[in-house]
Amino acid sequence: MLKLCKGCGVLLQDSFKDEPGYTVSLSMDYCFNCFSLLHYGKDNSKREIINNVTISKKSVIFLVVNILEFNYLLQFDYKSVIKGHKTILLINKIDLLPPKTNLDKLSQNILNKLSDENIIDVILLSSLNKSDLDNLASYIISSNYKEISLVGFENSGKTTIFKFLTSDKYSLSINKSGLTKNNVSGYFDDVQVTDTVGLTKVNSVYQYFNYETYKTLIPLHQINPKIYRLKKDETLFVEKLFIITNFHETELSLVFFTNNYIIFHKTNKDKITNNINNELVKGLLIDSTFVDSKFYKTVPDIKYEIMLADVGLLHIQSPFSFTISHNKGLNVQLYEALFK
Ligand SMILES: Nc1nc2c(ncn2[C@@H]2O[C@H](COP(=O)(O)OP(=O)(O)O)[C@@H](O)[C@H]2O)c(=O)[nH]1
Ligand SMILES: [Mg+2]
Repeated sequence: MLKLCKGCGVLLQDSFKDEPGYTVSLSMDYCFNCFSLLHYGKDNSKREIINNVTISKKSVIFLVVNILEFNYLLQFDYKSVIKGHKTILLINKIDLLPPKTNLDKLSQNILNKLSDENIIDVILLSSLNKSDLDNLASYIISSNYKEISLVGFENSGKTTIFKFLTSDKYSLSINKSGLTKNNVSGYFDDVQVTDTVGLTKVNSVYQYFNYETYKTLIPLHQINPKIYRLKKDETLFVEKLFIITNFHETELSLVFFTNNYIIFHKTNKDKITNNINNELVKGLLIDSTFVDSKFYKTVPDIKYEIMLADVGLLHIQSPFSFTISHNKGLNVQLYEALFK
């Protein structure tokens, strides 16, 4: 009898310990990996790269995106994923934003940046907020859709929404990337809802660090922005991941939207080598010869947002010129800021 793991959707098997879906007994609901993730917070699975997902032809897509990753979505080839499907964009995790964020302005900025005729609506929500989920449920009912698919990057909140809609008790919604391995379907009223496999974010912290490490780096709760000012030749370490140095006479003002436990350390640029060696000992920087350095210089009067991989965002008011060094391959990008 074929049986799927209720946590990740992979086929259960009791023969090969090191292969996906292994369980001691086929009477179990979960594979060994989901079981240890659920009960001990430990993960041993391999990360697979997923660029596309199977979506039934008739399905309306609910494209779920973490608000902190919206700019990243735009540079990803999402258009080929939603092609031919009526799509509603769910901007999730808005509870991460500081309470003062102007959500109307934010929605407007999002709408201005979208250009795809398949996207018919944009909804901002937090899937940890019951009333946002209730509103989403009413929206789905009133739309008369028969089949919907939750699609989006790993860790964007698809399974959390799926579990709410279908009252599924088994699927795992954990801050673990690439957890859902096969599409899982259920019913909400008479609407068929499918939770799809998460699209892989390339060059993310999920790729470089194990679950125990990256779960301490990504934002989980409301962010308290942190402000740091750097004088000329001053350097700021963000955890052991990003090294920002101001080369300009003008003081640089940096506003970080990261999780509240991220460690910042300010020093002088002459001490960087020392620090890098120290950090190497602790093992988070991959290798000093694998450090990418990029110089940023921009036009005046624009507020910029720098995506520090999955660790969060950095807001900077230009003009400025500074460098960011980080592990080669971590995704660091400059965009115009989405919110203030
Ligand atoms: N702060 C916050 N966390 C969320 C929200 N939605 C989901 N999460 C968390 O994000 C992580 C990934 O959620 P999950 O539903 O498994 O994402 P999936 O990989 O897209 O299926 C879990 O730790 C969830 O609790 C949200 O709206 N706000
Ligand atoms: Mg999932």
